Amino acid sequence: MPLITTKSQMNGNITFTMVKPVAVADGHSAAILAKIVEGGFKIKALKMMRLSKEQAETFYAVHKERSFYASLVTSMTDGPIVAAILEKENAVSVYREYIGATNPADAREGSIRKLYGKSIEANAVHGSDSDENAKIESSFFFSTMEVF
Ligand code: 3AN
Repeated sequence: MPLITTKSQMNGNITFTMVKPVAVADGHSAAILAKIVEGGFKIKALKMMRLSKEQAETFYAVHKERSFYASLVTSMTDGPIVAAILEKENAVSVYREYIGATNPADAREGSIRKLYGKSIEANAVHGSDSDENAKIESSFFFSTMEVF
């Protein structure tokens, strides 16, 4: 049985996000969460935590052959992150559009990554890239009891 089986998840209306360590350290967590809510996303789960090296490696395993993998894992474990499950119709694609391009330099004006991203690695937030990964990532970070 999947760890989380809320109705909205089964309908593909949830996504998973993380405020990355640099953005948390710079004091942008609250502003980013406010921007998320302003964008019409409902917060279904929320927590602040620090990833272990093993957790960051697992989370970014898809990138393990990439040149930036080790640096990405280090940057994601440098300090606490803020993790959240968000709900909105077509959450995955709508949220990716809302946060802007991976490289903040290319991100849409007014987007979260444009406003708060510092570099392609320290790009303020993560957003799931598919409904399937949204479920996997949500279950990785949250237990059923933590989702509302
Ligand atoms: P997105 O987060 O927009 O889905 P992905 O999945 O291509 O982008 O990359 C995952 C993460 O890896 C990004 N959030 C970013 O922090 C990091 N990353 C991607 N490309 C690079 C790169 N060329 N150099 C350093 N880090 C990168």
